[in-house]
Amino acid sequence: MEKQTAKEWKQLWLSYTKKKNVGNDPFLHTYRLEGFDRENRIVRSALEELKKGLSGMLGIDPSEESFAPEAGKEHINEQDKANSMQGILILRRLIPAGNNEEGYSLHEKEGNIILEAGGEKGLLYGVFHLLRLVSMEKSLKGICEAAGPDNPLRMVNHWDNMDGGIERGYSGNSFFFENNEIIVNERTRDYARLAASVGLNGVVINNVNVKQAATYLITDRYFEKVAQLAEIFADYGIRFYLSLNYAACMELGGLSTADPLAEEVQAWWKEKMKECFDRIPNLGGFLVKADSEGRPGPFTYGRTQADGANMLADAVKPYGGIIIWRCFVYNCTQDWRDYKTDRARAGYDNFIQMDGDYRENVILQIKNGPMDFQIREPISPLLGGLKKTNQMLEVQVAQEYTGHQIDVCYLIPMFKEVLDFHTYCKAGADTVADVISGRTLGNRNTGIAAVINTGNDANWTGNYLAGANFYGYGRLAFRTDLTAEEILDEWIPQTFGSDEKVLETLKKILLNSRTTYEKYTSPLGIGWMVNPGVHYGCSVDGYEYSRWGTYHRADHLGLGVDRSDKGTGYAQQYYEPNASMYNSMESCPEELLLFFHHVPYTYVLKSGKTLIQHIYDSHFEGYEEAESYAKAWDELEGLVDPEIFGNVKERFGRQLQNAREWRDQVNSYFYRKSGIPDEKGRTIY
Ligand code: GCV
Repeated sequence: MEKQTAKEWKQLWLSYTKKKNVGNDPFLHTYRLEGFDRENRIVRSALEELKKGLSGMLGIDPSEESFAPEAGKEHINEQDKANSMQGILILRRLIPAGNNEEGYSLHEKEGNIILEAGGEKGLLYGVFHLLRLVSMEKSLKGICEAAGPDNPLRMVNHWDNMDGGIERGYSGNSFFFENNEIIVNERTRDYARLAASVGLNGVVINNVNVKQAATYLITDRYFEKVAQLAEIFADYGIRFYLSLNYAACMELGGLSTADPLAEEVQAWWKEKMKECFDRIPNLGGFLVKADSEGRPGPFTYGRTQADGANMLADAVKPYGGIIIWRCFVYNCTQDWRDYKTDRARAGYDNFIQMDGDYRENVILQIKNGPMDFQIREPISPLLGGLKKTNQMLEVQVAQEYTGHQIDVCYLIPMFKEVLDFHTYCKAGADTVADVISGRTLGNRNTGIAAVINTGNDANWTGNYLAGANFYGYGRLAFRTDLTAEEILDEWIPQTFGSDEKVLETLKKILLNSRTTYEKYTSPLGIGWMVNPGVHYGCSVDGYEYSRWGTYHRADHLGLGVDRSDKGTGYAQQYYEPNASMYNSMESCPEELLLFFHHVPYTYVLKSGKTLIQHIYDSHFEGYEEAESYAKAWDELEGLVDPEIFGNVKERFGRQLQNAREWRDQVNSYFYRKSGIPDEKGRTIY
């Protein structure tokens, strides 16, 4: 297999470069469509993709099986003769009871490959899977596989602003917006293809912080272009969503209030939603950030989050729409002197009492941790804590606090931990994966969303290696049972080719990269310690005396936040046995020790090391690991495309500078606070 060039990378894992023929071609020259309408837009996309992929990778131009000749014209043409000597690809709609319309199976039978799918989307996903196997140079001979999505909603959230900037974007500017105009071009289609190829089925194109021009996305000013975007996504089975300004009824409608219980507010939104669903095809609904970080919301009027969400849900209901309401609601004007208020508690405290009060078409979108996408946080106690409400998990693929796509940080191992976490909300179906798939409550309005890491950089994700997070997120959203390693076994061959050394080196780097990043940044779950605002680089006290509720509380004796029953009581928001486990210093998982407890520097960890020695050791180790990755990458020179090699090398250079700063600043800070020297006598400043 040839290595992929930077130019081909423009299509990421869909570059369809020439692949080794592993004996798949006999099945792939002819296809037959059974039970699908070839004029259906998604079927058309699937067939186009099949042709594009097979011609690029194997030089095959598949044609649809010719129909039986009419009576009297029974001559056999050359193509028919060829077909009769080889198998074909049968694309068949299958509707057994309970089958998921997004599911598919692939198997070989009597020399044919049969792709059976429950609906058009299943067909599209099945075709992409077949192409994935060809791209990985896997044989289709004897294949017998089936897959269906675990999560009903598998969404990407863009934090793209209409001026073209991306909030927390590290891959260039937006490919949806520029100078307050909407962009519709080939990249839109390529993006939709990429998203569908990993099974994503929903997109929110604009930032949750909806201000200025973005408020007008639901008006005549933008409807036409918004509709064009939505149509492109429809071709790939991806529902289209917008983030909404909760106060649009005032800003656009001129009302004097946004009180969700006020009749004029309800009437305005009903009218507005009618217009939106009339004008925007393929519209699935709206995402709302309310009462959060300065955004307007129902609290202003003494109303609950449920009042706000339900008012909008009623307005979209006639059109089958949903309201995805974020739970990132906390006091961002806290006094750092205040030890009682705890930001970690806020999501639960603001939402739990209204459990069961939300409309059926409301979904609460909950960040994976109670703070904000740190490298290590406990799982939000709202997930599974809510027992009568639709829930959706929000993760961040964009590396806001995890290295800005400069430092390598493969996030799938972290997402796996989140999904596998036992909430103890219901015997037998209590993991986060159970809750968001609908297995726990038997509901359908559930799923997963990711703040995505793409931009208009030619390689889509800034750092080439960050492409693994985009790919991995989609695959994991579809099949939560895939392991972080299995995902790399797919992504690396499709992007970097099949060289063993490249594969092994990249796997080693990527699989360990999250732990490495954790080691050289903030210790044992305490989080933050970043440069305020930008969230890259070390500043131990950067957020210590701020209003954001993000403190490490270090003094000369120890550090960490007491969130036990003697502290803020956050640990009590979990079900047992989690509540007790987190409550005690002895049973608290050590990687989260400082999140839950204020711990003396001399406290002895299970490793036998004191806390302070652990801080020193992990920071030296983290730096050394990053250094070893940079060296390992250097050894791939000549085995990967020079431009890709250079891009990643340059980023490793910056990662090392960053890791060095973190190591030395964190170690020096705690040495100066504690006065306890490093047992190993290494240089601390
Ligand atoms: C979109 C954090 C980020 C903000 C982001 C916010 C959110 O605070 O730093 O940029 O705003 O989370 O998730 O709404």
